[in-house]
Amino acid sequence: MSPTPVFMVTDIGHDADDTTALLYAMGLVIRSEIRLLGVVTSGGNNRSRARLVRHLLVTYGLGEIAVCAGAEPGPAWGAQTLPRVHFPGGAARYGRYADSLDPRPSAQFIAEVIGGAGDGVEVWAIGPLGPFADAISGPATGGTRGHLSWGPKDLDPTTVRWRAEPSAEAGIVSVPCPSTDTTPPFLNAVSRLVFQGQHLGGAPSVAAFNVRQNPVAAWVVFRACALRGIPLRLAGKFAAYAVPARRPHLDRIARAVDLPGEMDFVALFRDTIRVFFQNDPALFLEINCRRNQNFDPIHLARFEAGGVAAVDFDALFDGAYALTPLYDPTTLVLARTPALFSLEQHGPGHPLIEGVGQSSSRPGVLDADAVVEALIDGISALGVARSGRP
Ligand SMILES: [Ca+2]
Repeated sequence: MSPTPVFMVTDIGHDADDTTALLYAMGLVIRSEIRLLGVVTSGGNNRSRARLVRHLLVTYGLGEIAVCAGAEPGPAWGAQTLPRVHFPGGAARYGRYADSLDPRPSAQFIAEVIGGAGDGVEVWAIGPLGPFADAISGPATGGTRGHLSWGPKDLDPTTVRWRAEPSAEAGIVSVPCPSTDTTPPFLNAVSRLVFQGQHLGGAPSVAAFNVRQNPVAAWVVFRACALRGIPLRLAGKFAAYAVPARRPHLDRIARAVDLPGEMDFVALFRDTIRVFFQNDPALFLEINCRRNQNFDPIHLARFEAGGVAAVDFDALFDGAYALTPLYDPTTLVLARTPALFSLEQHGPGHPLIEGVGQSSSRPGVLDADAVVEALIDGISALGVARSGRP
């Protein structure tokens, strides 16, 4: 079978999540399972994020894959900008990639790269959709930073309900609304959009991180897909919670990544997991301690007795069971191997939307171990690529 053409949208650079997912996708490229047409970054600070992507591609001999910094989201999109880009090993080593980013505006890059690929292109979006919406509809005008809510029926209207913050006054943001006549030709090449985000009742949830970061952009993209008959496949957080990696898995990933002295992959995971633990210790321990038989309950007991400060995080991380929030990697394994998941299509929602389960009791993951193994298996192609180089 010829490799599946894939275009990626990522907000790489704030934790181990996107990095792991991109490395998995690169492993699929090396195995000729996919053809990575290009990568665009989103979420804000997009040039920095693009340099991270370039670094990883060049490191594994995939420098021919074009990377474009997404247009920065304006306040009219209601978009949040992630404040910080984490450069593993220090920012200095990534400066040299500034000149090798694709010079085109991201809207043009997306339209030309996807449109030029023929057909059957899968878009794998593991970050906010701002640059992709921009390529479909052009920039929004008006509006203020705020909160957007919509449901399945809102895939059809011509305006978006918009509540501005902090005054909570009702208002309308003006978005060039995709219609059957105006959706751009490059969408003809897209066969599916796989998106990291929760769905509720068949509709994408505005509570999902990648939607919440840029809700208008998500609405534009989902509506355009609905108009063009492009199916959406969504993987939310509950699927990721059902696919935790234990410390030995992380060590195997780190060995497969094989970046000695350049990126301490276990440390990157440790930082990511520490942030999750500190942000929401109750949820973290709920997932790890209450649901998993393998977990040493001493951490939960200490937390209940003395709060976060009473928990020895390093022991927690190194213990028998450590949750890794593999949101983006789980999404890409779903894109590649849907048989490992239980996909639902909802009558009340849009018929083109399918996704994994929507609750912790029904996460839609049929075989969590197989998902982790598929991830490590894909990444392991990277080590082969490096060791085979002169
Ligand atoms: Ca992401």
